[in-house]
Amino acid sequence: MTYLIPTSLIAEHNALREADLQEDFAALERQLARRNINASTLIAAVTQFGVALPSWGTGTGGTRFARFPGTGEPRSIFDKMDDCGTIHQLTQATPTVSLHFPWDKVTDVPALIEIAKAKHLGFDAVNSNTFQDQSGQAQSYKFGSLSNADQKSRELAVAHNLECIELGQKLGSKALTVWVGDGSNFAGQSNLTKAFDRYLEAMQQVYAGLPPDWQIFLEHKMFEPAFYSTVIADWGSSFLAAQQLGPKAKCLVDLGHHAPNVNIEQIVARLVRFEKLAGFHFNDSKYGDDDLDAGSVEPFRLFLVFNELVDAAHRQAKGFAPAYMLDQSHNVTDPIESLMQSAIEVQRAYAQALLVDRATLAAAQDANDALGAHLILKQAFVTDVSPLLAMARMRKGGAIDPIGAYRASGYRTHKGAERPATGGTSAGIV
Ligand SMILES: [Mn+2]
Repeated sequence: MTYLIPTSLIAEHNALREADLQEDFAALERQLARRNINASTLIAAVTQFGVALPSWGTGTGGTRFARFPGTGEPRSIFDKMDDCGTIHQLTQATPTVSLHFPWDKVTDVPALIEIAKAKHLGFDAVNSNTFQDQSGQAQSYKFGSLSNADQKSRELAVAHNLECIELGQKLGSKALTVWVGDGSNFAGQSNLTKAFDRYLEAMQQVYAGLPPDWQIFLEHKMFEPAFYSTVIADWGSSFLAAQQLGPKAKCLVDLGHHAPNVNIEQIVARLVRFEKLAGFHFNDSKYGDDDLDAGSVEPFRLFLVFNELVDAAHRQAKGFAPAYMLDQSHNVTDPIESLMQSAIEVQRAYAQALLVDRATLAAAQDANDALGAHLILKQAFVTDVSPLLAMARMRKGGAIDPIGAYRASGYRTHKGAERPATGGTSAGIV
């Protein structure tokens, strides 16, 4: 029997906290009313907001040095769905799951759809994997996949991406996210022009296989596993490829995949302007692609990204419909706790961005009032919207304090008993 957190436990946990929440919320509501902001409208917007969970994020991550497995880790996509369901049950902020193939490939697709329905979860974009070889694979991706100099490797990578679309269609997904680790480790190892051409040619074949209502998301990353050159290293290469492929190809922004100190919010603004913003992989970083929890290091940057997104929605930017997903590696925390906290942080940045007085900001910008404009953003950023987020969660049946309720339930201990360790010690992400 699989342990699930009983609704009664959440209700009891909330009952002990509701009076305090009502008091804090009333104070926030009055403060916002003085700023001509309606708290109910904000709650409605926050309630509608959701961020997708990466199926692989429910397992403990790792670095290229080691992985320290946690207790009761999910062993299959069905276990992962249980964990994702629990995260959504408590936060009410993660209504979809993003699958990664072949990791999440199952023969019993109807069973997977059934479990998703039971947990009120849908399926977001599916992800292909051509950055590692599977056992018994005919051709290797050691020297690249879609851009490999060997045509047979390229063909295998194209076929895999087409299969991902097929699998995604069965689940109701509407997009394929493609990230390739292709690149080189030595100056001279790869012809930079030819490698990009080969990538484009292969991607055209994948693009041709997209159903009419599907999109393809191109995810760029500056470095790793290739450390000298990467084929889709930056948003410029991603944009050029997306432009070449066609309107169904867009650029996905993973917050950790840029050069240090890059102005990510400006990249977002550019992509929105040219209808090429696919969506996000949220996480945080300090040095590189650290895959730290969203909002844990630079919450102001996350807010500034959302400021651009809310601005785009506010002016009804053409073709603006970004997909939101978390993509992080949980090395020292319980992944469920990290994913809940990160979903809340993303939701927080969104709520804060909604507080920005757009008309006053535009007036300050037009009047070249640099500090005045900045203070409008700062006022929104420093507003503690926690009671608002908690109220939105509680009204939807979630927990006022998701991590507190999760810990009180003993969910992880239950899973430790249900899911005995397999003894696997493979390095890297799961
Ligand atoms: Mn990513």
